[in-house]
Amino acid sequence: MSEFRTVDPAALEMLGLGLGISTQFDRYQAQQPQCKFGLEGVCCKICLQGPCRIIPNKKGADMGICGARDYTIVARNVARTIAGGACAHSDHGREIAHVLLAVSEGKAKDYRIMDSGKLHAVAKKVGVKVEGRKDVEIAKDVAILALEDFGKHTDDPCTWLYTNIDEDRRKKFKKTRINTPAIDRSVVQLLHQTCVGTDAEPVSIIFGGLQAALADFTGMSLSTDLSDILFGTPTPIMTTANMGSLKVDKVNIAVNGHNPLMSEMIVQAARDLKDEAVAKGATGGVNVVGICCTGNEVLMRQGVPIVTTFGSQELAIMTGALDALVMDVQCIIPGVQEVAACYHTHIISTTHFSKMPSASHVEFHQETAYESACTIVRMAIDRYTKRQADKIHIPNVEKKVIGGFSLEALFEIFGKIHPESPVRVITEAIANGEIKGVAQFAGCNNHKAIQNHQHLTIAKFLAANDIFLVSTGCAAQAFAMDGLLNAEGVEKYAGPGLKKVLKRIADANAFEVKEIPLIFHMGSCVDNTRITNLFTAMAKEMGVTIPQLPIVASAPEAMSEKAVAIGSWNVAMGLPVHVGVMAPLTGSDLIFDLVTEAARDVFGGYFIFEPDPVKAGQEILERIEKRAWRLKVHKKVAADLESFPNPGYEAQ
Ligand code: BF8
Ligand code: SF4
Repeated sequence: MSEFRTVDPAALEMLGLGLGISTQFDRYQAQQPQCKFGLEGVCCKICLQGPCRIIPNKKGADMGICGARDYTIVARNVARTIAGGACAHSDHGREIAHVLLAVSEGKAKDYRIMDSGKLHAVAKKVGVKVEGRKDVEIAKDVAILALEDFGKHTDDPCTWLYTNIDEDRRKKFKKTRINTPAIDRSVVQLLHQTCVGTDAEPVSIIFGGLQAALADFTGMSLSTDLSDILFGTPTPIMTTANMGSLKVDKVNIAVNGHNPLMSEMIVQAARDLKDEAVAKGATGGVNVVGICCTGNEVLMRQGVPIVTTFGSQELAIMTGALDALVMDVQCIIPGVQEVAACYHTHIISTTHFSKMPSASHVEFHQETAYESACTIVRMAIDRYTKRQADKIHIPNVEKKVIGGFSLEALFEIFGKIHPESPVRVITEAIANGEIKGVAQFAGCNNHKAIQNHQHLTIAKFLAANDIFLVSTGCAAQAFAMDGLLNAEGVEKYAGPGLKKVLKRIADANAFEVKEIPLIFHMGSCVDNTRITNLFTAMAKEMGVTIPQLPIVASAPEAMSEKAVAIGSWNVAMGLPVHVGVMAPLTGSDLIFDLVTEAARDVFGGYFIFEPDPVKAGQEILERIEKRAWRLKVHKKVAADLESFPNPGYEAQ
C-alpha cells in the first residue's frame, strides 16, 4: 500500500507530484488522534451545559450534567444524524417537486416534462387520474401530492413511502409506529424528541430515528420519480470515468453536488455554447464532467463522464485543467476553495443556502435557469483563457463506463429474456444457483479508509463469488474509475455463475446495448430507492418478503449523514447493512447491540460494522449464503407441504 491513503491510480499520481497543497488526505492525518468521546458517540452538546462526555466507571462522570446516560446520548446523536440526512435528501426532492409544479403552471420555461411515460406510471402508482387528461394537468396533481408528503396534516403514511413498499413492510412499519405521515413533521418531531429533557428512553429514540429514516426514503423516492419525469428515465449509456476525462483542448467544467436542476442546465448550455469556446481557442468545445451525485445524475441521463469521487475532489482542481467547479448542494467540501486559490479554477455556487466564502455566486431560479447556466459556462470559457500551461498535469487514466441502469432500463434488458416477468432473470439465477444473491453498494469516501480500497476489494470478492452487483453514489463512481462498469470488468472479475448470467443478458441485448457491465450503476444516492424497488419486485416474484431475500447492502466507505439515513431505512426494509467504518455507537453497548442484533428480530435487517474489507467481503458473502440456504430449505419444506410461500416466516 502506498504512503497515500488511496488506491486510485490517478489520485496517487496527483498526490505523488508533491505540490505541497493541503487536501483531505493531509488533513485527515493532521486530525489524528481523533477525539475518543466523539468516536464512541458519548459527547453531548445538545444543551448549553455541555459538552458532557461520558466516562464509564467514573462515579459522577458516567452521566451528563442532566443525568443522561450513555445510551440516551448515543441514541440522540445517531438519531440527529439520520435527521440531517433526511433533510438533505428530501429538501433536494422538494426543489424538484416545486419545479415540476412550476412546469405544470407554465412558470419554468427552461424545464419540461421529458418523460411522459414515467409521468403516467408515477401518477398511476400514487393514485392520480391519468385518462383523458393533459400531461401538465397530471403533473400538477403529482407535484402537489409530492409536496403534501412534506407537510400534510393527517396521520396517513406518506404517499411515496406506501406506494413503494410491499404489504409486509407496510404492516411492519405500522406495527412499529415508524410510518412517516409527513417528512418535515418526522424530522421536527425527532429534533423535539431529542431535545434536552424530552425522550431519555433509547429504544424510543432509535425508533424516532427510524421514522426520520423513512422520511429520508420518502424524499429520495419522490426525488427519483420527479427527476425522471423532468429529465428522462435513464437508459444504458456509454461514457468514461477518472481524471483522464479532463481534456486539454476543452473548457473543462465540473458539476459538483446533487441536484440535477442545475447540472442538467449546465450540460445543455455547454453543448449550445461550443462555438464560443472554440472561438477562445478551446478547439474541442466545452467538456462537462461530474463529481459526486449531481455527476451521477448527468452520467445516467446525458453520458457525462465522472472525473472523481468525493474523497479526491480537490485533486481534480490540482490538474490545472479544471476551468470551473460549479456547485449546487451537499458534499462539495470547503477545501476546494483553498486549492482553487492556487489555480485558475473558478468556483461558482448556484444555491442561496449553499455558498463558499471565495466563490462567485450565480443563483439558480426556475424562471431563469438556462440563462444562469449560460452565464456560468461563459465564466468557465473566460477562465480557460487564463490557464497556466506549466501547471497542467492530467493523469492518463480514463476507463470505459456503461451506466444508466434505472430499474426501468434494467427490466427492459431483462425483458429480452423473460418478457412476462423481467425480474425473473435474477430470481431464476438465484434459484438455479448461478448467482447466490444480490449486493447493493452505496455510499461515500471516508478518509478513515484508504480511498476506494474498501469499495473495490469487497466488490471484486463478491463478483468472484457469483453475487449480482448493483450500485449508486460514490461507490458506483469508485467502480467506474477502476474499470468495473464495463464488459472487461466482467471478464476480469466475475465468477463463473455470474459471468453466465451477465453473458445471457448481453447476448439477449446484443443489438441494443453495446456492453453489459460487471456492476449495474443505478444512479445517485437518492436513486437507492430504485434498488429497493428491485428488491420488492424480487420478493414478489419469489413469493417471499424482503427479509427472506439473499441480499445485502454495503456502504464500505460511508461518511455523510445521508449515508447513515440510507443505511437505517435499509435496515428497516429488512436488509443486512454492512458499514465499513465504525459508527459512533460503541459508547453504549445497548445501542450497539440494538442496531446489530435486536433490530434483526424486529425488521429482519441489521447493521454489520466491519472496517477490514477482506473480512467484510467474507461476512457479506456468508450472510447472503445463509439467507439463500434458508430460502431453499423453506422452499423445499413448503413444496412438500404445498404451502410455499410461508407467510409467517421471517428470516435473518
Ligand atoms: O449523495 S455517496 S460522498 S456524493 S453522500 Fe456524498 Fe456520499 Fe458521495 Fe452523493 Ni451520497
Ligand atoms: Fe449535557 Fe444533558 Fe446538556 Fe447533553 S443535554 S449537554 S448530557 S446536560
